[in-house]
Amino acid sequence: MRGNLVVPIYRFGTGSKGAGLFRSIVLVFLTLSFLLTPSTDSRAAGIKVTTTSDLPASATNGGCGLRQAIQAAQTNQSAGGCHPGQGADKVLLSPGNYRLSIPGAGEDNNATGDLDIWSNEGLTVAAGNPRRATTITGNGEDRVLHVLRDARLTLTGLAVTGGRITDRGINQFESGAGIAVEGDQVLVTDQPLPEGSYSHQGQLRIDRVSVFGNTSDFFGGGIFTGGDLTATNSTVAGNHAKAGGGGIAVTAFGNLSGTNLTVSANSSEAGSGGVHVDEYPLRHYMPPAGMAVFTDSILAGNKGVTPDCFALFGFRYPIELNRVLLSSAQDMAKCQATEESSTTRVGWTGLSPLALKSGARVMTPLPGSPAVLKAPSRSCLSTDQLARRRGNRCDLGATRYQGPFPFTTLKLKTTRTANSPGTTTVKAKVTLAGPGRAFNTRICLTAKTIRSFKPAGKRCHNLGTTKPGTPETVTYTLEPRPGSKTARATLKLTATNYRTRTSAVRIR
Ligand SMILES: [Ca+2]
Ligand SMILES: [Ca+2]
Repeated sequence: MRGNLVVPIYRFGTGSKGAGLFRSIVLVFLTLSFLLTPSTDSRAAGIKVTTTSDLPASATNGGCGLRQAIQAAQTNQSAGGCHPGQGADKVLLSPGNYRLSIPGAGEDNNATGDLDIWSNEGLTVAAGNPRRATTITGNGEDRVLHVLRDARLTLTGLAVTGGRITDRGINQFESGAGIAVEGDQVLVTDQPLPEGSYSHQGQLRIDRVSVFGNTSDFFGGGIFTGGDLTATNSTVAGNHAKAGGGGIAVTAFGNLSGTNLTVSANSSEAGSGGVHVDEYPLRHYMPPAGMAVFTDSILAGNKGVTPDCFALFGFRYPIELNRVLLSSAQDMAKCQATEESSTTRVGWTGLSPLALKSGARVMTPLPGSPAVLKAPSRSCLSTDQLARRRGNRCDLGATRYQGPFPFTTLKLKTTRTANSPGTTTVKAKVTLAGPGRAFNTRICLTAKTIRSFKPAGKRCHNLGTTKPGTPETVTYTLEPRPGSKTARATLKLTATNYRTRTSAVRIR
């Protein structure tokens, strides 16, 4: 790793409840500022992209490409076959793979490499039919989307993949391979801007978006933000960053507010696989800076020097976790989360591998998932990343668990064998059918009409964690009470996260 990558750590006292309150106020302010931003979608003309080809703005044939549509929206002039934009525009994408193919990294005018957003009028890029895959794919030599200072971008119902940030030499290292948002932190030097040039935060909002399979040689495999990022019902998975923040990097003046966000299966060689938060502590004022707040989210199953989170401590704790799954391997001292944080530590994330489902790249909860029902019903977003209603059952992460609940795939099967001296052997076989994991699995025997059982005195057997493909068997030898004509035993199978099963067995 490069020498000038090292960021100094300064400590300015310890965090306090007051700091947590300040953080909460800032979060509310950020959320409100998004909600109060007037929506002009209804009066602005939608710009329909008609081809998946990546056409330069100057091209006159071939229809309306995504790059041209963004250009038309931002310049309010026609570009290629796209109508001119007006005010806050909405660019609509039909299902398909929009692969960026015009070479030229490190360019910020939307002409080559990444798609550059500079307009502060507010641009939305949305999938017209999110139930079918709509993907923007990078060209493998630059990031995919670049939100510059002051710009405002909203993405809905699509996926961002194939971004690549390569090391191009001294002072040319950038961050954010999938999406980068600039603010009062600029990308190229990784330094704050000079005094007096603040409050030009780029703003990105993502809803029902997947950012996957992007790779950065520096920070932020999936997303880098030095501006304001609001993420709901979205998945950041399978991204990689050498320096840190395999999933997401939030640095200096950047803010992340994530609700029902899944950040999993991301990785990093030198830093955090999940999220990296880097306050810039040498400022003598208090901007709402370098902060990540996760609510009802999954930040687990990432790989790195610190698996899920790493933060540099500045004026206050830089990470707040409100009902968040974290890997049990995560060192909480490295995460620097506020005292008010609430987490569930897991060794198993309970998520399926990243897969295309109903048009979206998601990691869906498996039976037994520790994310299920971990949030109070009042905090549910009404639908999930797959646009399914959550109802009053609130799971953590981007997608809700679909299937029977309590989980039903833990099965109990009993077989009996009558033995010659008047005893009966009962075998109880416990199987987990299909994917999932059952915790604290336990078999207990209840029987009033038996005289004795073996192993003696051991009515209950703790089986620990039950996994698919590894059935376990518990054997009891039962002796009926003399004179009892209808001796019966009942076996009860319980697990903390599965439906209880009972099986009655005649033993005479
Ligand atoms: Ca750029
Ligand atoms: Ca570019």
